[in-house]
Amino acid sequence: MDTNIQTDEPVIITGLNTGQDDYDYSMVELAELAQANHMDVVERVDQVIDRPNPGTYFGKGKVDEIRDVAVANHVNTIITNDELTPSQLRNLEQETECKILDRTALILEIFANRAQTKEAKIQVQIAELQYRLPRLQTSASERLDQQTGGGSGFTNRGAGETKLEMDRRTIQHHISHLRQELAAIDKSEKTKRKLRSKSAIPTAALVGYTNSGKSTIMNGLVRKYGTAEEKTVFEKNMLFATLDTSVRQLTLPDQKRFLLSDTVGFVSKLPTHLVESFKSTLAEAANADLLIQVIDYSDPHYEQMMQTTERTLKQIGIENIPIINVFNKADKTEIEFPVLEGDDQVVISARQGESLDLLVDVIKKHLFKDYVTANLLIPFTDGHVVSYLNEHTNILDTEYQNDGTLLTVEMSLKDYNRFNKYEKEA
Ligand SMILES: Nc1nc2c(ncn2[C@@H]2O[C@H](COP(=O)(O)OP(=O)(O)OP(=O)(O)O)[C@@H](O)[C@H]2O)c(=O)[nH]1
Ligand SMILES: [Mg+2]
Repeated sequence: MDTNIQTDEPVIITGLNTGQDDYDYSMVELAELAQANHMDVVERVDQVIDRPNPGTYFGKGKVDEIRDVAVANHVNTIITNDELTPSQLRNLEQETECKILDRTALILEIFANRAQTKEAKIQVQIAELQYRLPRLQTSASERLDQQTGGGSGFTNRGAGETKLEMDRRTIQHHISHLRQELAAIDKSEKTKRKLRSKSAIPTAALVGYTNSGKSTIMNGLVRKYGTAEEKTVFEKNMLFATLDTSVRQLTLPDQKRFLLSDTVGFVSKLPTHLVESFKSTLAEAANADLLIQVIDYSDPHYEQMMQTTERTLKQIGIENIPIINVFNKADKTEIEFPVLEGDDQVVISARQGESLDLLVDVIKKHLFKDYVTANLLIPFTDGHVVSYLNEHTNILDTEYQNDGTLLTVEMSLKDYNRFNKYEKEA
């Protein structure tokens, strides 16, 4: 017998098929989202129709059917595949006598449960409040009694104001307060980013669909090339395991260094408010020199997932950054790996060392492509330059001469332009 005290809540998922290409896939994903939210999908109801009913989303007969299925399965919560309008939500709740959770609300719940850091928590809260704002219940009976008495002479702003108006105002205040808090956090993150960009270390950002293996790749590389202080990140077989951005520094055997960031994954129909409020988390990717799109190659829907990722990146305003495609989890397919395809695609398994080596080669080709090798003669009086080069570039050869230190240095174009006054032809 199952002795688990906490059982998953039984739910029905419902969808309106208006002929969209990715309908079936989005329903499969909806079930996965429900599971990620500790729900047990007991039934699925679909309706094929040209366009949603403006009042109840589903047609009348379908609404009755859904209610019957809910009663028969002792279900109190129904999930819809699309975001509903406030009135559709209200009407459908009334007619089915069930709680309706639309796709947006479901994703928001998952995010709220997963958020760990203060920043992520605030971002989710803002998105939740924005979702709730137009959905507050309007009801004439909720009109507040006019507050009388006291006669203190205050202008009574509450006079005649409905409870709804008050709720709206409270929520709006709350949102602007949270935005201020977020701005303060964002400011300190920006300072950190500035410091990093000053250090001239190139950066790469892992992006892609949720559960594609971004954190697994990050950890594989951190274990190989991170310093002792560089901690691994949380990886798990569940949607939205990662909600925050982590940045780690990696040092390759040839002294080339780069920063790698891991961040929140995407899913189709990611709520606009959520994307908006996660912009600051995703700023790490927006400032990267290279994007590494991780794709779960073993998922039959990987092409749609790639489209979603590309669309979401555009939505956040991340464009014109070079991107490499990493077809991951090849060990779960029949496809040979690790394999390099052209300059910017690899087929790998994040669980395998050889694959990670190949990935690093590709990353290097992009991040360090404008690296130059030159001989620099640094006078002894400019010792600080030698220390800088030691720390930030790949010194291939050192020779002490009468007039200074002669170094053969592999470095970024930026560093070369900074130090080429010391250049000495071989
Ligand atoms: N078989 C196989 N499993 C993998 C591979 N890479 C990752 N996984 C598994 O896939 C699951 C998801 O991996 P994560 O690294 O957490 O995925 P993510 O992209 O960070 O996901 P989010 O944080 O939710 O966006 C984990 O159970 C991993 O062990 C792979 O190459 N092969
Ligand atoms: Mg992750």
